[in-house]
Amino acid sequence: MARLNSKLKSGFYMLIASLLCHFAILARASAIPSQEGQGLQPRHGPCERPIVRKEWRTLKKEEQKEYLDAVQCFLKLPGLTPKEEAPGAISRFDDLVATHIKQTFEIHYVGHFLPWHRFFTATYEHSLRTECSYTGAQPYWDWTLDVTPSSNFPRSPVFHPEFGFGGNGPWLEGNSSDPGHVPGRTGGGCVIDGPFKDMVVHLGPGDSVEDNPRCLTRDLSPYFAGRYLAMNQTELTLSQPDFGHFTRVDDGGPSFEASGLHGGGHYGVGGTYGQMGDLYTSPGDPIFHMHHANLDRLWWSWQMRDAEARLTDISGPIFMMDYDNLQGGNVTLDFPLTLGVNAENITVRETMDIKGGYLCYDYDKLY
Ligand SMILES: [Cu+2]
Repeated sequence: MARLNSKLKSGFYMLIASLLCHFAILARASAIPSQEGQGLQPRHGPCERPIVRKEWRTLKKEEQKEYLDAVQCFLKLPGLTPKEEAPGAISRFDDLVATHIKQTFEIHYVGHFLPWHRFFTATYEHSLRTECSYTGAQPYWDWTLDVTPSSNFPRSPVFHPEFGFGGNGPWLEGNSSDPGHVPGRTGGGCVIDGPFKDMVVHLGPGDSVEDNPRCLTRDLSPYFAGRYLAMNQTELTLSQPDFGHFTRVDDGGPSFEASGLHGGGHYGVGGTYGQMGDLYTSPGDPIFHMHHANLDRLWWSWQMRDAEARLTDISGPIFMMDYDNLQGGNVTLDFPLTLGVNAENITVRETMDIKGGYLCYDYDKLY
């Protein structure tokens, strides 16, 4: 946004903020069969042994445990972000949240939204493997399995209190005239069960990078999830003819009614008062990467329906919502992506193929 004049920038800020802001230590069981593979690697090596991402409910109980334990480990490792950049980046987990907060206006509603988030989740997966001895791949959450009927949503295996991420927060009355009021919200308080019930969220709310210790909140909206995460919305997204249309249908617009699958997961879980509904700080809920892995699988599914054309198809604005290119041009394969202290810088090109050499993972199943 550097080249946007400040008036326009604050206009964007107000618009988005008002619409979306509400948006063991390795005590691992010993004999877990390891899934050897490459994941993320130095640039341009051949991807010979991709790790394979699987749907959460298809994992064995010990695999689910291993993943959740690795996240707990990552939450305890000391952060690498310089204190003057983000005083609230206490853990390695927070490092990634801080990176997302700082780039919020540069990585959403832009052409590189999906490439950046592919890079982001692959880096998280890689860190769990290299820093927390996790031996599997990042699991994904196929929400289409949980929203027909939408009343099933809170019973998704992803919200399981032992073999999942825990469930909803208790009902918080709130204010229904709040512009961030998500239709159908049912919670809003601190998550009270599961492995993250005592988790300390440090960063946020919104764009704050100060240390603001508090609980993890969720505010599930089964209605919203049913409306925006069902198979019909998924098919509509997959039927788009080119990347520009595909990513716009997936991203949706900056209002609840205009949500796509991306907003469906964020507001279906985060509602008004949950972590996942905060455009800046949503990676503070570990479910974030389950949702984004599935959005990534969606993109890969779309790419694989016409690999020849779609492995290099990229477009969309450099600047947020600049769909008419009034502030700048469109993103190309050479567009740079950064995750700060979390990874080396790459370009969009390196994210286009999940088995392309830099990335080295696969999915067990495609849409
Ligand atoms: Cu994001």
